[in-house]
Amino acid sequence: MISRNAEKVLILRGRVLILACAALVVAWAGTACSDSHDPVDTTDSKIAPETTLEGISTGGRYFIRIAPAPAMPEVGALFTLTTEVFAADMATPATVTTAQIDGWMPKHKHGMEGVSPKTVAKKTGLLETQGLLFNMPGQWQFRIKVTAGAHGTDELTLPFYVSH
Ligand SMILES: [Cu+2]
Repeated sequence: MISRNAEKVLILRGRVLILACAALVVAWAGTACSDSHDPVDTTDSKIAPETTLEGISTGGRYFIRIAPAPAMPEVGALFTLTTEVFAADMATPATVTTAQIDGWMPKHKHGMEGVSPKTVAKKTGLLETQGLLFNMPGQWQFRIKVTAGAHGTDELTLPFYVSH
């Protein structure tokens, strides 16, 4: 009896995954289509390109997704970063108790100079960091370190290239 139930659950999960993939394909096809017919000029447009970066924290504790606003911050201009933190199941928002989010330029070994970014929790699993600034173009990293109570502290580094 137990194994049959387990099988049913697996089948259901499979269906959900297939549906999710189909939705992704549709979304992707839509983007490709609009791009080829109507290229978006991001220098003079209110439509920001979608820029999200995500990954599993180094210790495997959290799934983290970040999105800067504007999507492509300009050198010398303050910007905001939204950080979503999920449990390792990649679905359950984590109740973040402490967070440290900053930028780092690995080649030059310096961070974001002259600013003091502040991170606040907007809701469960959703953080907002204000006051970030890229001092110069080049290869940067977002360094994210979070603790969600007893789930522990873990970190993630995501590369972000800033063009001229
Ligand atoms: Cu530098």
